[in-house]
Amino acid sequence: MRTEVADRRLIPDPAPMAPGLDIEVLRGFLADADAHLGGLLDETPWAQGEIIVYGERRPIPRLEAWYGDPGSVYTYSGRTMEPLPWTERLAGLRDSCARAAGTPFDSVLVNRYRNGADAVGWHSDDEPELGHRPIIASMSLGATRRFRLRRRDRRYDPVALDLEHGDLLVMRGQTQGLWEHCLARTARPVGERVNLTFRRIVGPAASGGRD
Ligand SMILES: O=C(O)CCC(=O)C(=O)O
Repeated sequence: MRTEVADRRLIPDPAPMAPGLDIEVLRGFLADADAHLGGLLDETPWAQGEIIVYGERRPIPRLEAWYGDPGSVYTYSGRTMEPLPWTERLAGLRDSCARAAGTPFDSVLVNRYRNGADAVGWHSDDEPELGHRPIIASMSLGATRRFRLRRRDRRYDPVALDLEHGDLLVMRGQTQGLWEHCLARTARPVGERVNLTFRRIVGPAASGGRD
């Protein structure tokens, strides 16, 4: 499947300047975002995972699917995700994001936020299997939602970005080591959003955490 990306030269948004934050936002990166959103909503075998909080099982507030090369097993919040095989669509999106980020990816976490109550809590994508200074390419489709970043040591001001339909956010360097991020809940009525975070598994699995 051919993946159309914007043919104009993409001007990254001026990235917020903050120590150790190495991010780039390519606005409107994906030219055929509407078709991909519809396709992903229909084709993905969505599942709602659970986490244990104070000994109690709780559903996580979003739906997910994990795709990747054979063996790209990912473990976080005590859950081990076995990869589904790449679809033609996801392989096309992976290759476009890899070209833009300048690095290959072998797996993707697909998140579906059904409404403003679905969210992802503060975490870093710093699981050991992602290796040192991982590069993560995060593609947003659907409703605009606020993505927040804060330094782990709280020594600098947090940063907020509104990620829109078709935007690509690339995080590099020490971003995962020094910063955390979340997708905030909102009381505003918002439509569905799908987010794809492309990653590369470089080492053996271990446990990290997020709610
Ligand atoms: O949906 C988003 O923009 C963030 C997703 C995220 O943080 C993750 O999958 O690790």
